[in-house]
Amino acid sequence: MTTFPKNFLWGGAVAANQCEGAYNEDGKGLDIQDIMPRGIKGLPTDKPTMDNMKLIGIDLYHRYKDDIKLFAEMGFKVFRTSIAWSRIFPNGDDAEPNEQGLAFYDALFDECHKYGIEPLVTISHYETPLHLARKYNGWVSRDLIGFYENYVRTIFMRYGKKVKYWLTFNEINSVLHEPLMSGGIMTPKEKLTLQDLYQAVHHELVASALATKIGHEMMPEAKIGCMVLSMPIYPLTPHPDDVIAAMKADHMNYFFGDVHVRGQYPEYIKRYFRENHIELQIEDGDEEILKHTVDFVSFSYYMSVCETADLEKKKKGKGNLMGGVPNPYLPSSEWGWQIDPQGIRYILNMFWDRWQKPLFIVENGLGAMDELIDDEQGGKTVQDDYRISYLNDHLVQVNEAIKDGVSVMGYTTWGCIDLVSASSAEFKKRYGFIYVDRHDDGSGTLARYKKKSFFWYKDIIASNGDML
Ligand code: BGP
Repeated sequence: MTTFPKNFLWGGAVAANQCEGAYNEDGKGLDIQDIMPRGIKGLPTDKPTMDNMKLIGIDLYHRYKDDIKLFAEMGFKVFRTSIAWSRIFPNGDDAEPNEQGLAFYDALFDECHKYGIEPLVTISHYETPLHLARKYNGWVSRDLIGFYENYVRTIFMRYGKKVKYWLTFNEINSVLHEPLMSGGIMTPKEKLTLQDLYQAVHHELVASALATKIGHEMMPEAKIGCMVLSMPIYPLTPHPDDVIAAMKADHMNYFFGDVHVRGQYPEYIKRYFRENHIELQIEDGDEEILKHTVDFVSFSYYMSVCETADLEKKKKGKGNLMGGVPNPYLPSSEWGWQIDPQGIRYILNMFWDRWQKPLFIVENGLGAMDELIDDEQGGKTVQDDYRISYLNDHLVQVNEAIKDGVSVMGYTTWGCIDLVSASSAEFKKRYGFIYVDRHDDGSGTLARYKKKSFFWYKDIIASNGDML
């Protein structure tokens, strides 16, 4: 028997830009994803180009009813998606919202409730309106706080009765690594100063706390969380220099959660600012706003990495998405992401000990190349045992963390239906329980097929984890 709480929120997660498509329909403005056909691996284009898989995505915009029905069949209690900011405010700084965009999410949330599925909404998931990126350089500008405030007031007012769980920014700490995708910052990475980067971080942190404050005022029943990219950082060796290097690398991620939970900047990051000549422009009232802390902490978990003080070894390491040195004891996915199920137990314990706030795993999963084959009933399927074993191994460790005493609210697998990859913008990196017939050359019928993992997850949810 496992020990998942009775009301554990089982489900799946997606983001608007990676699956909705309909990039220019019903008044939607462009967002940064519309000009990022290669994800973080290539340069942004001037205009949307048809090689950008996100423009059509999986056409969830038109097919959400069928897709939510499939999620309901698996027994989802919760469905995480984002609201595309530029469907609501096409330019980001518009005076009035776009009614057609608002109506779409009304219909989407209603459809979830039809099956007793609770929506979990990311307010900003790598979808900064393009106009805000181009005119203001994204979150480098303080003006973004006001535009974001306007946007959150609008969606809280509209969906306050339909949405109980909100996340302010997807993987807020990723802006340190991917300033364009995460923060709408157009300055090329190599030219971006630490001063501008951390000023953007400050603006996002203030905006996040402001959303929490406003959310609590407007929707007393709502639960507002932050969302961080979690990546345990182990010392490569027991040498104290490596241990301190790992601790410092951890700080660069932890401080985002610390501000959200403790309501102020920790001393160690102030030291980093001082030593790097970063002088944040903190306006009157900012510190008061930061005191509005979150109800829960949510995070993505895909991999752990190592850190070392030895520059030679650092250079040799291939690293993962956010850098770091590969762990010699761990296998990797086809994309080089190291697979570490115990890392999720470790990070759950670390976060719980540090913050004593309920935790919500809102992304975890295996991106892999799937092969669609004929099944015995004359249909088609994918025998994705590798995905089942990845998810199963991680959930076993989540159960261990719960036994350790960690408070875990729920678990939503990433990309519960195949979608476009955020980092590479490819379609062939699939995460779903549901296969979508779509390919990187633009071909495919967009038909949906249940993979073997679909039935596995259904059993896990129905047994509240006992089938692990
Ligand atoms: C996270 C993002 C998601 C998602 C996931 C998997 O960083 O929040 O948007 O895409 O990673 O990454 P990828 O799509 O690059 O495999």
